[in-house]
Amino acid sequence: MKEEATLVIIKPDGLKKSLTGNILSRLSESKLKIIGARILKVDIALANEHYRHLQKEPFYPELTKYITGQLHGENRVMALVYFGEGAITKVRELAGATNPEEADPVSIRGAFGRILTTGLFENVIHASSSNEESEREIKLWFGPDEIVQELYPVKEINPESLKRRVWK
Ligand code: IDP
Ligand code: MG
Repeated sequence: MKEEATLVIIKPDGLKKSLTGNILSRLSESKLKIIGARILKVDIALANEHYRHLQKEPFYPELTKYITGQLHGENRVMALVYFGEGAITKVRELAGATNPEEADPVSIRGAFGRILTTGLFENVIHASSSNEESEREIKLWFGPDEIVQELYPVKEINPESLKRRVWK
């Protein structure tokens, strides 16, 4: 099997329900390596870009409310990059099916997900589903210096042209 990287996001319900440790334990069964981890707030621009392929779905407005934390009063998520042989398939298996009612009860989504009365699948984690998707998503959620491995080609830019905050 080929070594590859995959993006996992612990969604706001996972944080709200204090499931982070539990989810990380389950994912560690894969024996994959964590090569990046961030806690961040998801704004609408990131939500729209991440889920851009679903914009025509009837559940899309609810989905962006979900990932930006408006359903849970919790706009933090935890984003992780896992790396290793067959990472995408291994993580998808541990995650379980998209619909938590159809997911294997032992999977993360089967154990902790639910369907809201609006119909939205509240399913605790996101996991990339293909190589193409994982590359697009990892580049969206992480910069090259936030991952401890050279996954994709990088370019250097002039730091003087960048305004950013540093500790004072
Ligand atoms: P995935 O997360 O298993 O890859 P996607 O089709 O990429 O599934 O959908 C992204 C997210 O949108 C899902 O994780 C789930 O929260 C929500 N979702 C997907 N399909 C449905 C649906 O048919 N009804 C309600 N919510 C859905
Ligand atoms: Mg998907």
